Amino acid sequence: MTISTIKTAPYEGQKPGTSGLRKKVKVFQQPNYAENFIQSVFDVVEGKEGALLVIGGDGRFHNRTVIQQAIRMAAANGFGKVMVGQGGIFSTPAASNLIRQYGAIGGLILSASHNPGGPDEDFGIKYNVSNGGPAPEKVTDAIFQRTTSIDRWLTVETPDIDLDALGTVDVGGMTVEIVDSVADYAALMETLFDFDAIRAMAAGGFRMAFDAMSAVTGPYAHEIFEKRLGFAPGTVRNGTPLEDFGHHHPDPNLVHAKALYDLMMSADAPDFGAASDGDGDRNLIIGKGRFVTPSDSLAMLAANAHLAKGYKAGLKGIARSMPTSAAADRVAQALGIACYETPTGWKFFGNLLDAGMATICGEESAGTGSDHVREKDGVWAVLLWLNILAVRKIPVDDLARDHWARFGRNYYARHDYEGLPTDKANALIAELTAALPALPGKRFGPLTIAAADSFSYADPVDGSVSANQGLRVMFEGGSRVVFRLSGTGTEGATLRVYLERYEPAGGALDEETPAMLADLIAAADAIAGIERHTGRTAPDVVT
Ligand code: G16
Repeated sequence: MTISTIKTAPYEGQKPGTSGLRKKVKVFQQPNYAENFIQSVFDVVEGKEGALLVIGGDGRFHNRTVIQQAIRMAAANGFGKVMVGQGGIFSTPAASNLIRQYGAIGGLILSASHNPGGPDEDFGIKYNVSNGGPAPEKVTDAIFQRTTSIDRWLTVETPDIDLDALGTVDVGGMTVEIVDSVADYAALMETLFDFDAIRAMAAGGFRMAFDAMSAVTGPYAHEIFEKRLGFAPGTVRNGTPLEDFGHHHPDPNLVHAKALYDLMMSADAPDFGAASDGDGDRNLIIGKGRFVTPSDSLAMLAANAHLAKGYKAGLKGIARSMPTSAAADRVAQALGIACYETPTGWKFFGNLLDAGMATICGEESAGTGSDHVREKDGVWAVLLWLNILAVRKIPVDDLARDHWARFGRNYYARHDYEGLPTDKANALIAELTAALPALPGKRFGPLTIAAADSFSYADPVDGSVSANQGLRVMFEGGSRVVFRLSGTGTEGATLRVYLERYEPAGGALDEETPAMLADLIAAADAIAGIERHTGRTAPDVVT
């Protein structure tokens, strides 16, 4: 074995965002680029000598190339073993599970999540730590620091290995095990959910449509839903992972999963519709004639989770990201448990889960998960919904109405303004930040501002503080608008405006969301000057 030290000029620091480093494929294809970043990760990992590393990705274009590079570099950096998913495939939650199950020191997850894939699209690298979760800020900060001064990367001179053949091979003195991408994950799901009850529901004629969006959950969904649970062949749509996701945007929302939405609103809709994203951590839930917002899904799952065997002892707490609606807070209150409000990004849930302070977590961006792994988990969310429906034996729509009748309803929407010039987006945020102290008491139509602040989070476990996590404008009566800039885009800036209106139990629970949010939408533009700053009169995406 030869260990090569490849010298490279320091390159412009690469800052991992909420979910690792995301750039265009063409950027990752530049000489030394991916290697510089991977080496920066390896340089900050303590105790890697002889340790196990998990490597896999969502199968998008460039996945196999970077996996081969990462394997050679892991060998040269002294890891003892790497575990790689067959064909280079691991969903993000499956990788999180493997890290935990086999006591790995961490894992490299190659994905740009819900962003499109292909030679002209997006790629990403994320490092997860030994609890199976995304690296916390102190680690991503250290990786970033390292990227600003890195001047060499290490590799062994060995040929590519066969990523499709299960089994063990040696690369430069390090063991590489190619494992079944699905088996351990499916076994974990069987410990959490009552597969017999779901199987009986399927055998009784309950029909489901699951859209894997030509992304990573296809093999997981075929195995679990069709093979193990007995849903009819064809239940899983777009179930083969493609390098370009069939030219689609693998983001399970009402815009990009429109075909599923249209099916679920049609006369011959099946009983249950669901979708997952590029790397399998997000989920979309639609009942026959009823879309369930991710914020509501979190609240409804939390209220019913005890019906599944993995959660029958009850929940220790609930956690939600700040822009996620307060629907889950009302469930936590009724259950007599804590509800934590964290900044956007799954990494902020890790400490709460590790400390046993929360069991279920969720984000408005279609992420829901629990303490079974340290990532959000699309297939898990679908299975928990199925388990609950199998026990309660009511349609999704009835379950939602029941929930609102008890807890009230948080009407909710997110408006995204994409591809904005970064300076204009920054100017909007800076001006609004300066204006926050003067906002309370101001009226916008029927709405009066009760409070306004820039969200700052003090982690209750390690005391670390994360400031500037979004601007919150709270109105009297429980309505709210939140403004923040995306940390995951790869082109320009994306402004996200989160709109939420609370109607208490006994109030107007069966209205159309756009009409219920009209006053808030007008107030949001007046408060932030969206059109004045950006020239945009309407959002690009409404979810
Ligand atoms: C977006 C969402 C966040 C989510 C993040 C990563 O971040 O708003 O809620 O945590 O993506 O999600 P994934 O791991 O599925 O890519 P941002 O910063 O773009 O708003």
